[in-house]
Amino acid sequence: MTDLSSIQNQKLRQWVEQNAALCKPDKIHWCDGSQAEYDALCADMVKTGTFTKLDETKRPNSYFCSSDPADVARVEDRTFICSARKEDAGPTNNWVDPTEMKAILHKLFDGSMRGRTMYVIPFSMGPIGSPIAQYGVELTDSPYVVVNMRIMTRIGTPVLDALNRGADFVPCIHSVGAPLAPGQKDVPWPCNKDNKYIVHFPEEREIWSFGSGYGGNALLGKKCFALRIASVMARDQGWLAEHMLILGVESPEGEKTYVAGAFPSACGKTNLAMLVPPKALKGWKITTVGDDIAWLKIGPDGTLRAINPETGFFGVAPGTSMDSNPNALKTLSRNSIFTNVAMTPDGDVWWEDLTQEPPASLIDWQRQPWTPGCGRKAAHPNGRFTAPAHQCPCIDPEWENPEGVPISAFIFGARRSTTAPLVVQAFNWEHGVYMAATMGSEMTAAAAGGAGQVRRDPFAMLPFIGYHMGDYFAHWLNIGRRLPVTPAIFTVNWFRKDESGKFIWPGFGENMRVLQWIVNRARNKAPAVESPIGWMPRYTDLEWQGLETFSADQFEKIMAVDRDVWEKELMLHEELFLKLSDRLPRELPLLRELTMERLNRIAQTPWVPPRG
Ligand code: SAT
Ligand code: MN
Repeated sequence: MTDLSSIQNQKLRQWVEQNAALCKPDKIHWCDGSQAEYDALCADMVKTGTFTKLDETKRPNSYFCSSDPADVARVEDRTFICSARKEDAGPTNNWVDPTEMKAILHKLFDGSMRGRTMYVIPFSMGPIGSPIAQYGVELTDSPYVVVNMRIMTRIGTPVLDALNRGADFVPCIHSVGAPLAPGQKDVPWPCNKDNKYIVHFPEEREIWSFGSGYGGNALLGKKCFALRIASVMARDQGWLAEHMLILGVESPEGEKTYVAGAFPSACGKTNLAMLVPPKALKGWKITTVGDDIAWLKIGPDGTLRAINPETGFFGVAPGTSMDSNPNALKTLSRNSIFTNVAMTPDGDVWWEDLTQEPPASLIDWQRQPWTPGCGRKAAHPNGRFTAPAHQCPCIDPEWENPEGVPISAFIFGARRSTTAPLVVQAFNWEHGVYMAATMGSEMTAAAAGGAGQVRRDPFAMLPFIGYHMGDYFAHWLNIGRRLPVTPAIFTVNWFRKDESGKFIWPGFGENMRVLQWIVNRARNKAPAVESPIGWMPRYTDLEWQGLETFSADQFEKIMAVDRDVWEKELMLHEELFLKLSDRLPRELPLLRELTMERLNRIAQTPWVPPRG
């Protein structure tokens, strides 16, 4: 058992001491990250009613967990970037003066862990010792957080050893904000219903999270560190911290191309990262490096190298099925945690679309009896699985390479039922930055605020950039200038609908056809035509073997660029640019004007790729 006196890292020792004095937990537990520790914490949570153990033969070593209904997703309106100056947080972040915020937090955290254990979790985002990795330490009063962190990151003794040898770390402090009075009985999902604060101090590189036990609010290595704080470190140090999946595409000739892709939360990133190509595309294979976050650095050879800083998948469960993502289902067949899904009477899990026919009865995500047709969803739409990445059948052999994998292309995808074509390639790096900067997406359940509305979500990073968004765009432009060869940049949209409201594109495995064109373009091996908004494939430039039913007419529908629709779209780009005008790189409004001119000059609208 570690105790404070054995900690040689001064900063760590003092910080733990100070915060233990502030939060006043009953005990301090230094996490070693072992399987025994994990099992013991899970067994404790079964006792307290937080966890229900699933059937050992159906779902070995796995648990069901149901959160407080007031704590089911990230809380963007309670998320703050407290830079010293307001203008450095920019207009897209909530800001409070750091001194003022520290005072608020000190009040909230004072005694916040009474009656609980404070866990100290040393963790590494990225392979320990990788030139791209970073260390953090999370203090938390939630054992749920500890076991999830053990799946999602590298935690425990090896990291503590590195810290004791002098490595620096990002301090992350988390409390569910529900102290227990002596003798007070705990609830299965402690949280603070009235007061939630997810706070980042970018200059000090510190994270304070209060009141929520759920996902990105509480697993502080993920969005808080790996995106919001890391984006600031990346700006200062010349690298990139992005909300991106990383996948490998292997051609029938055995050529491997790595692609990174940014999509807003719950837009099918996990499905794309684990895509199973259609059988008709013989010899094409997809491997997974990561499904949510990419850290990228320019390597010694001038290529852009990417690591997945995580070791697990915290994926949206509803919609995941043998049809939509067999690799994910196999990944979570064991050693997994299920939060806010439904439970079957025989001790397994279920969620909408897992099977075509729902079971005759279930325990729903709020532990209430559920039957088909009762009018409620069995699983919460943001219900999640936490599953170890190494269990993924298509995990890439290089996924833990400390040097990262070389990225040849970026994909930016949004959820748009209109406007955005199936696939477009940027004319060059700057134009790609423009396309990513002006992404808009229909909202999903992961962001509190309501599904359906379109919001600008530049680089799928709107809730995750830890500084001024205009500076972030400038940083991307600068990275391009430093790269001897820039990766090709693409936008995709799997979600376009026809006049009757039906998806035009079959999606899922068929997205391989688009990926195929993308990697061939990145290797200068595929033809394209110039559209007013970028390079596009013609119908005949994609492989249709096995999907002959998708006609050239349908292709036209999903690729069409309508001048009126796009002029409206460009107005929205201008709205965003006006908002960011104090720090907006000049290139971006110029590229917008150029696009406007191109649209003005098309001979007929809608523009469609020429046939043949
Ligand atoms: O809850 S998380 O932030 O980890 C998941 C997501 O919103 O993408
Ligand atoms: Mn995400």
